[in-house]
Amino acid sequence: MPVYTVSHVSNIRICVVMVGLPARGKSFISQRIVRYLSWLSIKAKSFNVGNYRREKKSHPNAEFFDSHNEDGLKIRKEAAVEAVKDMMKFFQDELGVVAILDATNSTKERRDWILKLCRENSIEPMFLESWCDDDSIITKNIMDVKTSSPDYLGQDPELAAKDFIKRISKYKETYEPLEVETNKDLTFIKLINVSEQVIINKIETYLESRIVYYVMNLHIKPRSIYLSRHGESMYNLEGKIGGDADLSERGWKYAQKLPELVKKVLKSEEHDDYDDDDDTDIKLTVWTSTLKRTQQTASYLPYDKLQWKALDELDAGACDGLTYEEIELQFPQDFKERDENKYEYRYRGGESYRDVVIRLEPIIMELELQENILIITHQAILRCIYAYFMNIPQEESPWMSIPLHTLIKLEPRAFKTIVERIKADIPAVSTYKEKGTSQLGEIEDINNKSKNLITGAPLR
Ligand SMILES: *[C@@H]1O[C@H](CO)[C@@H](O)[C@H](O)[C@H]1NC(C)=O
Ligand SMILES: CC(=O)N[C@H]1CO[C@H](CO)[C@@H](O)[C@@H]1O
Repeated sequence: MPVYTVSHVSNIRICVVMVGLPARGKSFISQRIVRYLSWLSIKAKSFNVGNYRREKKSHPNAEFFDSHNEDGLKIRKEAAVEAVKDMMKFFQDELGVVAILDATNSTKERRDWILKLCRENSIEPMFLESWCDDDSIITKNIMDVKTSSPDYLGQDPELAAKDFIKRISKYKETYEPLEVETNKDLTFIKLINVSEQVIINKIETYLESRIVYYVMNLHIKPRSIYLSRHGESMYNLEGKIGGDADLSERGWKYAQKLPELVKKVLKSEEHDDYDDDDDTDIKLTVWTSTLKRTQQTASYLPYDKLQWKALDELDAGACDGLTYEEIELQFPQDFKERDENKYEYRYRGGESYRDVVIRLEPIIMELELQENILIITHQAILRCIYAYFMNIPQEESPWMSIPLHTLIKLEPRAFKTIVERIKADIPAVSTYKEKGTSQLGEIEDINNKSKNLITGAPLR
């Protein structure tokens, strides 16, 4: 059984209370945790007190955040109360499992208030402080805020930065960091300089420890993740799924062209980030599955390579080696069930998408920790990895189109991931199957060149 079924955690409700001065990446961390837990099908949501406050006061200057500003204090307190109210609704009405209270909560008094509320409602409070005195990180965050925060919309960026720095100093006046000595009984994690040093106190449940482990792996260095399916395989040509076939002739062409494509995108990267040092070679590691078609696809790439069993294609069990037409004939009930709930459907003796997500978790952790990685793997696996980075709901991810002979570049930024698709311009069959048919091909293919349909194939 998967470790993360909802029933497994349904009796646990956790409120992650963010603590820290402005520009310490609290919202970034909150959103990442929500994305990660949602990907594992754990119901999670972040409640940003700043958003509630903005509804009452949209462009406050630093004075608003002064601890002697009565009006400011009143509005900020109201905003916190409303956020907490919605959070309670999320637990009660939406059966939420993890809520994140994304606020400054910089004083002990405020933390005690939340603590009491949680205890009264049998919610486990877990404090997560982001503490940082690395000026380069803080400056970078300030730049992000002044250009992206709705608080400073339409304002001169220099003035915005100045005001924001002043706002931080207002908070500093009353800020009381979490200390082990005085908070022995609290469940908390304290991240120092992002994750250079991590202090962990009284982590009690399995789910809490997953969250701790996840945030420990986060880093904010710029990097890209490259994804590619293997080149077209002999099974692809025959429309069969699964197996361990060799590449087709066109698949080998893609393998030969891949080094050039990769070099090109790495080059453009160098120009973005390292233009003061043209000799910098971006380090890249290639990950493949243990199946022949991914290794053959990687065979011309001049980088370090690593094989992962966890990157092997979704196991089609009894249907391995069949075409979709054959599956529809031999297992009509299964064929229908899979179309109805592709994420949950588990092949007889094989796997479901949910099973794949669970075996991919260590890959995701390792990816968070690493810098530039190229992953050459299979359609279902790429869909799951892509869904994680792009925050795609699980019921949609199995229906995403990830064509053959295309290199995908993902560039995780603070609040979104930027995608680029680079086509190799080498023809390949379509392995995309629409709901309710055993035919292969994407809608545009079906309309334009229906010939392609005859030779489509394995995706799952
Ligand atoms: C955080 O990083 C800064 C800059 O590198 C360093 O001076 C400081 O000592 C670090 N703080 C801790 C507690 O490690
Ligand atoms: C953003 C936020 O809610 N900050 C609050 C933290 O706690 C202190 C004390 O209760 C409040 O004054 C802040 O407004």
